[in-house]
Amino acid sequence: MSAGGFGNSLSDRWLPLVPPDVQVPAYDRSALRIGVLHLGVGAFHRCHQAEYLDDLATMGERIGLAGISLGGSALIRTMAAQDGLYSRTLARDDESRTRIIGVLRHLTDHAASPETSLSLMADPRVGTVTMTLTEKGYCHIPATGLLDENHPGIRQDLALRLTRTVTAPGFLVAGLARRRAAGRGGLTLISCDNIPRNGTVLRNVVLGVAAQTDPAMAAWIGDHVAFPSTMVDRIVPAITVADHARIEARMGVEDAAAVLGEPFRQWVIENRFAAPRPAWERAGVEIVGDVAGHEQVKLRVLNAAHSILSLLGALRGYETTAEAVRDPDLTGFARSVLNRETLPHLPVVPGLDPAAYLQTCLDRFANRALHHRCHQIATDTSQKIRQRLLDPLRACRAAGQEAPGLETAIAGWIVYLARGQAAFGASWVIRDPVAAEAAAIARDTGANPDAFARRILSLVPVFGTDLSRDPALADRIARRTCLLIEGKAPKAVAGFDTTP
Ligand code: CS2
Repeated sequence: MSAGGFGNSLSDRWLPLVPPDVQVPAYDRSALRIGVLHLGVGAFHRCHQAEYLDDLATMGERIGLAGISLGGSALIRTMAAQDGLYSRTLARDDESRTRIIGVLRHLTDHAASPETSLSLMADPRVGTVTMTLTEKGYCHIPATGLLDENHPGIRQDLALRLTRTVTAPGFLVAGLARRRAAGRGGLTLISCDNIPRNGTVLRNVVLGVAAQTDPAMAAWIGDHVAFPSTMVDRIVPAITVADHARIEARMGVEDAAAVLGEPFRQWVIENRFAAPRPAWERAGVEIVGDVAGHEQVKLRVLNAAHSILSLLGALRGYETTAEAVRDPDLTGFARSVLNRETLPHLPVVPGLDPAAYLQTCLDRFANRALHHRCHQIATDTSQKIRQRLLDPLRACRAAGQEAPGLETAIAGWIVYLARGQAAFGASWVIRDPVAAEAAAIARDTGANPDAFARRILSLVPVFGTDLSRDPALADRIARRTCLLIEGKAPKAVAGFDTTP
């Protein structure tokens, strides 16, 4: 997509013509050598991990990036035509600044040229593969973190013995097999998705696929591949047509891969590497012994608040989180739930005050320059809810504490799912791996919110065996679902004590 219609596209040739208020790479792009591969060159990657590498290139490190798309993306071809260049704009309310990122030196579409991406996996200069696949790209069972062996893509990859892969775990095992056959050394695979213990989940799915194809390969991976867990943070909504047009007008050139995000960024990586890597610390990345605390705080506070505000915000008719966070009932509710039910059970992270962190997150959401649609955040909630709402609920249960707020938020998701069904008025389309199941449930139960809620709560891959088989919990969440769906959303939310 391009909004401007200038007729010329961003490319190396165009760089000397850049207006002075747009920052350009201050290094020789042709001197960069591919040292990092990235799977899934989406907006978040272009605005986060690629920017860190661009900082390092500016400091004189000569590490370039190769981007691989697994799913056949038109954007990859467009970006290749742009010589891998794209603009990254950081914005807060009315202020914004644009910089052109130059570290992407190679782009390839695995579906179109599998040989190229597999050879990159075996390239001795490559020591790190980072990835942003979204939660569902790991093909795992959210409740257990293990490979979903019934996943259609995994079944296909295994049936074809990884000769032509369609999933990330399948591709990684095929690439690692290539590396092993070429007699190359180890590799570090870094998940940059919002999944708890994302390194462990990645390891589970990679080893799960390897064990089913070749046990010797699984043993080699165990010895040669590291899977550090990470915490990544920057809000990068899908760019709007208006923002895209403004950025292109600022540059005077078309840029099909422009991204826009907030100024804040953070990246914490577990100190576990199997090969040489970029000196990310120089660009502010924290390399720590144990990332679990950082990750839990981020997923259970920032991402949970995001989900609460966007699910309930969508029910109240808000378009974006910046609108939802300005509703005192909703923000009061989110603040109260997190302060009372989530924060008391968070691990201690030295130097981090959870209450202050929550406030910072709410301030970040209020950024008027970000048009982060509630429906975008609500997408794939079945894959997100465990780390954001269910694990905090489990922590309350373990401590013998009631969790009416978290239960209301979970009911909020069920109502969000219901409102996508014909029986409940089909207000919007549900985009989620459980969409077909939710539709089938709604066809069975009709416009009966109590029955719909109970059937959704019985989905074991989402709720686990513990929560999905707790009748008292089902009674409470079904009751809250009915209140919310009867249009009592404002009362049900505002009626929840909002004192922090
Ligand atoms: C959001 C995240 O879409 C979502 O689920 O909660 O993408 C969020 O913006 C990032 O994790 C912020 O780091």
